Amino acid sequence: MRYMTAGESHGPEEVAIIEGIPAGLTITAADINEQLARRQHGYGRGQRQVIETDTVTIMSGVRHQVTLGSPIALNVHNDDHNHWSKIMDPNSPATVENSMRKVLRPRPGHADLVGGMKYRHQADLRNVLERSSARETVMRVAVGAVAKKLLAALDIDVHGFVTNIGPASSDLTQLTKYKTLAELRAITESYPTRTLTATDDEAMREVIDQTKRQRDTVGGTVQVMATGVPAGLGSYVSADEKLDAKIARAIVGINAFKGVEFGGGFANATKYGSELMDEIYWSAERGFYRGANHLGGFEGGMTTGEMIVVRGVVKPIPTLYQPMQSVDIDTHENHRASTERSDTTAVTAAAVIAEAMVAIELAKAILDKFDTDSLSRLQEQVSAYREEIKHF
Ligand code: EPS
Repeated sequence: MRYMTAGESHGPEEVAIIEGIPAGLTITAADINEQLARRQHGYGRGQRQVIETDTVTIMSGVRHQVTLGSPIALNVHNDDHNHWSKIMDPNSPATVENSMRKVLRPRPGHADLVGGMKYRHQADLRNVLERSSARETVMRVAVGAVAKKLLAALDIDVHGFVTNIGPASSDLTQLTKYKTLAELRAITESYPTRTLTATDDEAMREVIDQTKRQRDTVGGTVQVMATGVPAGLGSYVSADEKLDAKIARAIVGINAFKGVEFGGGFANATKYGSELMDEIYWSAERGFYRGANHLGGFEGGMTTGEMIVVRGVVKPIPTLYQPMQSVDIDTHENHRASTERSDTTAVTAAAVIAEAMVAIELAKAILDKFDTDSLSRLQEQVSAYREEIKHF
C-alpha cells in the first residue's frame, strides 16, 4: 500500500491516491467524512474551520461501496478557495491584481524562509506556505480512514487523544479504567480538547483561552494506541524494516511534530533494565503475553502483540498574531514576520492526524506481510497466522 497527496491550502482541491488496498473492503464517503469531522472539531482551532466543512468525493477504486483493488482517488474541496480564486489561479499569468497578499517576511518556525531559498520562490513566499500548511493533513486523515477500515476488518483498533496542552497535562492513570479503545474513544471524543477527564479538559481549555488572550500559540503532546495488532509485524533484519522506525518517521512527518516516543519513552532513560523489560508469560488462552508494556508494543522493530503506545510532541503553531523578528526578503530590512490567520492550537486535530498516520503504517505493514489482492483472503491469512503464533 502506498499513497500520495497533492493540494495547496487555498487552492481548489486537496487530493490523494491510494494504491494497494485489497478488493472487497466496504468503504463509504460517510466513513471518511466522520474522520474528517473529528480533525476539524477541536478546541483552539481558528476561523478557517468555520469556513470549511470537509467532505470527501470518492473518484475511483470503489464501486457500490466496496473497493475494487484498483487505485482509490479521493478529493476534498477547499471551500475557502472561493476567497482566493484569483490569487491561487493556476491558469492566468501573475498580474499586480492577482498577486496580492504576498508573503515577503518569513515566519520564524515555519517553512517560509528555507522553502523560499530552496525553490527560488523569491517573488512570493506564499508559494511555500500554501503547500507547507497543515491543511494537507486533511488528506492524510482521509487515507487514514481507509486504513482504519481495513484494520477494523482485521479486528485492529487505533485511537488518538490529547495528553498535554502547554502546561496542562492529562491524568494518564485514568487509562487503566478502560478495557477497550472503544470505551476510551467514547470518553476522549466527548471533550472539546479530546483528553481524558473533565478536569483535564477544563484545564486545557483554560490554557488555550489564556494563550488566545495573549495572542500567542501553544503546543502539546498526543498519544495513539492500537489494539489487536498481531506479534511479528515489521522486522529486525534491516533498519528500514523496523516498524517502530516507520511509525516514528510517519509521526515526525506530520506538520509541527518535533518528537516521538514509544511506551515509557524518554522517561525510560532513568530506569534500570530490571524495571523496564516486559516479562514473558504464557497461557493456553492467550499464548505468549507480557506482564507489562513499558516498551509500547515493540521489540526489535517488531510488534510484540501487546498494545502499541506512541506519543508525539507538537510544537506551537509558528504563525503568531504578535509576530516575531524577521527580515524582508526584498529589502533585507528588519521587520516583524508576516501574519496569517491561524489557530491558537491544533493539538486536538494533531491527535486525529497521528492516529491516521499510525493506522496507515499498520495497514502497510499488514499488507507487506499478507495477501494484498482480496480482503477475504487477507482475513483468512491473518487469522491463520494468529492461530499459528498462539500455538508457538
Ligand atoms: C495553517 C493555517 C490555517 C489553518 C490551516 C493550517 O489556515 P488559514 O491560513 O487558511 O487560516 O486553519 O489548517 C487548515 C486549513 C486545516 O484544515 O487544518 C497552516 O499554516 O499550517
